[in-house]
Amino acid sequence: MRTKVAIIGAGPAGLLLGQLLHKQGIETIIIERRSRDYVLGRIRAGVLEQATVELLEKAGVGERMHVEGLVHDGVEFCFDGDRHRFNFRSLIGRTVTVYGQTEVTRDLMQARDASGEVSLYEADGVTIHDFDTDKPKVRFVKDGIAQEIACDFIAGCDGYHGVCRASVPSGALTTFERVYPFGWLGLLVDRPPVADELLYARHERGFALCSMRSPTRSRYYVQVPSGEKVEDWPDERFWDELRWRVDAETADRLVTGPSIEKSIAALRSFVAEPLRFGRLFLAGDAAHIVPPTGAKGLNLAASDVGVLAEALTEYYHELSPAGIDGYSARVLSRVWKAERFSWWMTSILHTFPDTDAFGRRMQRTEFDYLIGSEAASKALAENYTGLPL
Ligand code: RFL
Ligand code: PHB
Repeated sequence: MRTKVAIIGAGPAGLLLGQLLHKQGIETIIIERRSRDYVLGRIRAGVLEQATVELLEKAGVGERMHVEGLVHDGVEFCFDGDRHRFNFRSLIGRTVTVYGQTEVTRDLMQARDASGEVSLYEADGVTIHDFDTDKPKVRFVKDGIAQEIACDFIAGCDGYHGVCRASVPSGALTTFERVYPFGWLGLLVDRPPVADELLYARHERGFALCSMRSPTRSRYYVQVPSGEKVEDWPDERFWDELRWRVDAETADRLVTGPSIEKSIAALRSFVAEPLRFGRLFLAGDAAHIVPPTGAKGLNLAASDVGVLAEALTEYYHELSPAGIDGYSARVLSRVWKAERFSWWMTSILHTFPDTDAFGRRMQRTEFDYLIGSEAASKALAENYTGLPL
């Protein structure tokens, strides 16, 4: 087989890149190790920045998102029971859209099917070769048969545990990492959300988040120590813990029900540099991880491939390498700002094992400063709704 761009991974980064390139007439093959259903079954992010919404429109998959997505003008923070709403629309004239990653993935898979481009699911033992030459190759086993794809470029959209970053010679890569001593236990339930907008809560017992997927489906999270097991969290224990951590009015309004999904995600900050090695590019979680507190993971994946699609289009249509040469630096400057925001949100909203009385006052003072200063509120708003590229 031969193609122009071999895309490893059918998460949001790989699928969106495939669609953006298809719109430009650039042929791709997507190689994914899991099944379609497995990819669709993963419950992950829920908040789309304005720029992500625009990119999905550009990829031709905006229709259902505009009908079913919920436009939110702001979010609420709750510190030790005191609530404050940040109205992004009135602060800076921007909003976010609540539309689950599962739905984004479904829309992109449908568009890919309609495009006629090739996607290979359940590809085992994917390896990448010769990306330091102008004849890179991808090898894998599909249905028991060894296969090879020759291509011009490889896009590593295979997530944090993927094969692409791991294939870069170690001396060529610098990584930056912080692992947090806690995770998020998430629960999905078919009950109406407790409020119209997202509520981020900080409490002595730990962080909590009230989010949603639709007017009838809610997503809730509570901070748990690293190493915690989902089996130790029957639904009742989860609901009790959530009620503790939010204000009394929210706790009273909460409509509980049987969970339809429950899982624990570890929290990590991670950046690899650079993001291009000859004819291999890294994008999305393969390149960087943010803790979910700032709702940036999916949005960064989208903006990375937005830039990569432009760069590859410039290469094929204008015969200019300027875009691909500038890809890494352009993407990383935005990535680091999202890393900073996600780290900061995580720092002020979670309880850390070593947070002392001074640390607690600092967290509280961050909150008081945020609500008392229009400049600080605007800084929160511009970061949450997404910095420009
Ligand atoms: P993905 O979605 O991980 O997709 C990568 C794809 O590559 C495949 N793959 C391979 N394919 C072939 N060969 C290999 N060797 C391969 N290795 C891996 C995988 O099967 C997969 O299909 O990365 P992508 O596309 O970069 O998208 C990034 C987003 O998915 C991610 O940033 C967010 O979901 C992060 N994230 C969250 N972000 C938020 O903004 N809000 C959230 O609430 C939120 N919750 C989460 C999350 C990430 C989680 N992970 C990674 C475990 C919850 C979880 C549990
Ligand atoms: C979610 O709905 O899953 C969600 C929303 C906001 C976040 C993280 C996760 O910051």
